[in-house]
Amino acid sequence: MPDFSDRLIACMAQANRVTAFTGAGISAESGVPTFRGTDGLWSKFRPEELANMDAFMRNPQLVWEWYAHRKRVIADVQPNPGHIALVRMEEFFTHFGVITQNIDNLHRRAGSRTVYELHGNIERNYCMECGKPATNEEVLRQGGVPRCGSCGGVVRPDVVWFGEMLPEDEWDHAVRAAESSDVFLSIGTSAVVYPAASLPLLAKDHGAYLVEVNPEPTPLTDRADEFLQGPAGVILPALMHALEETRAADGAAHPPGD
Ligand code: BV8
Ligand code: ZN
Repeated sequence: MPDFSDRLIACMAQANRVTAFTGAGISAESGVPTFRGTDGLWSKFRPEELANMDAFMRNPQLVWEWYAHRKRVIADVQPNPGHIALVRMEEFFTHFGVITQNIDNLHRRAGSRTVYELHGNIERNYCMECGKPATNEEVLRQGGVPRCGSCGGVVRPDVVWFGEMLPEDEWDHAVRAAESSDVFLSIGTSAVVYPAASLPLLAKDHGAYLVEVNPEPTPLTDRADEFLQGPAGVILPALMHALEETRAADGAAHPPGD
């Protein structure tokens, strides 16, 4: 059981607004390959090479094979204790939200309600001509480069590719959450993809206590107030347990009406 500093527990116990910022690392223990991790035959491609419009224009078949592969992998996995711990945090704190770079929809499948998806969602697709949505069931049944059922246009996954703008609503919510956080948790991200990677320091510059959860140091580690080194699926449930214990002890020490 990891142990936590008194400062971290005290800071979180009295926090009003807490935000969790997640990357591929929180889904690693569910079996979703990270971007910098190995993913079989797809490891020979850098994500930036496939997740962009030029690549799609050049070879839509290849890019769709990659997304079809990821859709199948993600459909076969389950949220892990790291995702679940963030659902419990949403019940524990007055104001709590998840800002995610992940397109795997595992936070919502775990039960998180306030989720800001910065880079889209692999369970959604749309026609590039008329914008008509297409389900995963439809696009995987078609195979190849799926076509729109109403106009015949090319369908693409509803994710943000490199060189593309982030969805404005989600980004605005994420910036507001970062700027108003008492505690900002940066979980399972290498913090190299922008503008998402600017959020942890934005939160710190606005007074948040910045906590990083990762088995490996990242470019962010030197700026974090706390570095909790280890897998999210172990650290986050333990942290929730410590917070619930503290609240129970406080409750016992100061019964209501005390
Ligand atoms: C844009 C969706 C405006 C698609 C993704 C400023 C400086 C430099 C470059 C730029 C800049 N501004 C913009 C750029 C360009 C670019 C960029 O940042 N490039 C990088 C590579 C340098 N950004 C963009 O293009 C963005 N758009 O800027 O638009 C614009 C428009 C026009 C012209 C100019 C500007 C769009 C970026 C979004 C791209 N889409 N995903 C898809 O998924 O297919 S990004 C994708 O990669 C993910 O969403 C995520 O963001 C990133 C991967 O990072 P992580 O999630 O952190 O994963 P990674 O594998 O790297 O790390 C995993 C970590 O987990 C590791 O640290 C590991 O140690 C840890 N870990 C492992 N196991 C565990 C664990 N942690 C905890 N527990 C465990 N068990
Ligand atoms: Zn269409």
